[in-house]
Amino acid sequence: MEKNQKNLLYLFELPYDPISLPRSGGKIHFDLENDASRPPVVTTRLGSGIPVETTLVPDRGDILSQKLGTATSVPLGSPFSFFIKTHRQAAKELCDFFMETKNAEDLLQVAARVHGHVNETLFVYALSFVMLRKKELQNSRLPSIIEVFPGKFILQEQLMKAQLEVNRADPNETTPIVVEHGPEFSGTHLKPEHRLAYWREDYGINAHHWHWHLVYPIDMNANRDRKGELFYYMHQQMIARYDMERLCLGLPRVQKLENWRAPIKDGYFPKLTLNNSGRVWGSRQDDTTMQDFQRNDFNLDFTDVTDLEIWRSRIFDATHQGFMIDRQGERVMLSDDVTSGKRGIDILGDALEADSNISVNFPYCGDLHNMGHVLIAFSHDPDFAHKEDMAVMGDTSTAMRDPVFYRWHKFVDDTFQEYKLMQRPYTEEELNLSGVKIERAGVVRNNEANILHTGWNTRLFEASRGLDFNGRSVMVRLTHLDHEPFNYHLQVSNSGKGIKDVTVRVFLAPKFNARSQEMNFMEQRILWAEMDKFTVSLKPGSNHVVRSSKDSSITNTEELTFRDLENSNIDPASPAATPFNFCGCGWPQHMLLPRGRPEGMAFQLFFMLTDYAQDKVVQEATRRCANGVSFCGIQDAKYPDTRAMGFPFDRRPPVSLLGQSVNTAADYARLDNAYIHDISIKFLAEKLN
Ligand code: CUO
Repeated sequence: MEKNQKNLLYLFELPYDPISLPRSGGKIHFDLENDASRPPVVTTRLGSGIPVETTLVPDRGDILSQKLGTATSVPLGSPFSFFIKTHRQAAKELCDFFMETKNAEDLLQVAARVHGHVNETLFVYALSFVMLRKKELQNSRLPSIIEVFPGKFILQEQLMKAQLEVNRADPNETTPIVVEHGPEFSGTHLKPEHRLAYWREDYGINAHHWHWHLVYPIDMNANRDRKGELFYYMHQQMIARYDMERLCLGLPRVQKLENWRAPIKDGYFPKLTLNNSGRVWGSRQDDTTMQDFQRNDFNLDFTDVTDLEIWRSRIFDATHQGFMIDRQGERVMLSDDVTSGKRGIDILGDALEADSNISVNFPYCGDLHNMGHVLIAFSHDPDFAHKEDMAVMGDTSTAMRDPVFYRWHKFVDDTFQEYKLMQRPYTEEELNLSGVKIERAGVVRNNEANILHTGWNTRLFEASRGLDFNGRSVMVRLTHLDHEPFNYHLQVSNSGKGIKDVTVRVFLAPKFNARSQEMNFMEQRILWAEMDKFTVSLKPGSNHVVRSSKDSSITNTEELTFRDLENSNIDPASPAATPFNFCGCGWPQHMLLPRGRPEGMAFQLFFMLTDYAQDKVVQEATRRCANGVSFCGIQDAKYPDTRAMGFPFDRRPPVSLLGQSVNTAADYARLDNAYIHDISIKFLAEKLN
């Protein structure tokens, strides 16, 4: 990796500290020419003997005041929220400014000048946004957001413990201090909801959510292919997975947050700090009610609960009528059966999320989903009477920690499902693929068929990259759910005379509901979690297809740490770079499976083969950011599947198939190209090797 590109990495270190503070354990130093406000550089504090690499940042006159626009409107040290329209505007201006830079060196120098003048999260957001999109930076990779902002992932108590250890330690000692976190996380098990804290507070799912919103931003003129539909689908899948996990623990499926005048039963106390100054994220008591938003510290219009209710009712009207009315008064039809232009679900997603630039009618449909996040995030201090900071629902890297996130997104998903249920069922012709037959399919782990294992594992992150512990290295060991890897095996026959390319679609769902009954099609329909989607070429006759769980189309490889990136000298175009060939988006591999139960829990795998000739999207070959494709698409390319996301479970079933009625998912498996199979997931409750 070219030196300037590599040095961009260090702009992500210590976001709350002056840029003149040495980075990378004292090895990297930004020297700002003619900057009287910067303290002198302390190059000796880690002792002598460390070679220091200095990047000189030339003075650019009044570049900052001219170009930053509203980017300076978000105060330093305060939360930044992409759900707040004025913050999005600030982000847009900073991203535009960074995008104007000519190359890595130019960006490095401009960004180093901007550092410390804009809100820290905004800075990291804009720098990440630009690095993902600038063609000349396509070989650079982003460090894990966990190391950039440890305070958003690790409880204050643990970070304070590390600081105390640093204070007490011999100053000449250089071995890293290691603190543990998990698996009980932010609450005790006194409340049933806390039993899922290990899932909601998992570092990987929160990092994924941050990255997803970074690659599918709103109001940024980043009009990516099928953005509205993917907003629906990716969040629908997160709810499906959350519901699966709830069933594992004997909890009922999540209830949508639908009555915004009633108290929210479960509070949330994040115990996170905004930075090492000690400012804390807002918390919400049990039984807090959403209030009208009347704060004046965001330059945002006051928004009432009534506004949300009006927007919801307009969106429901459009859904049931089958059209929206644009700002010119023209009808925009909503249907997923389109041969060109946007699917209805895509239009609805853009209006409901909402993206004010591409919503069919932003003033009329409003900013429903975003402002829901905002009203909830400020329900503990809606008028700034207590001068309290935002709660975790306001930040994409922390929102999934709070139980209310799932209740809000269950409401959002129900609104989309209301639309999906208006669509006609798929026909037999659309579901079927003649000439191929799945004879058998299942999973194998360690030579054992159809029993998968989950358990605990740990992962080390370097907290001292994001927070300064007097120059000492501090590691945190995070406990997380994990599973033993496994393979899918499919025995498929191709009765045709030639090679047949097919898309293999794999889904997982619990077999029984919370009352231990087998589920009918509609009850199970939105519980199906996509596990993988891949293409295979079937030769005539019998084929044995094997696919590793590690190659899943929804996951990425593990988060890349600063250390991983510093030590990589691999050409990103080479096959050896595969682990680096992604941009941080994708469901974490360690969360691919639900936990299951110690005694084993019954799940069903559903396989379907569809015709790749019909599914294929013609576009230039690209492998950039190619992981997590089902949830994240491909950078600078179209979403690589022509079918509706979630096919075939995105619609209600036809009344009958092959002459018999359809009551359960197993009835789809009567088709030769589909197969349903029972497996068991066993939670070992111990550390996996
Ligand atoms: Cu991702 Cu509401 O959109 O959290």
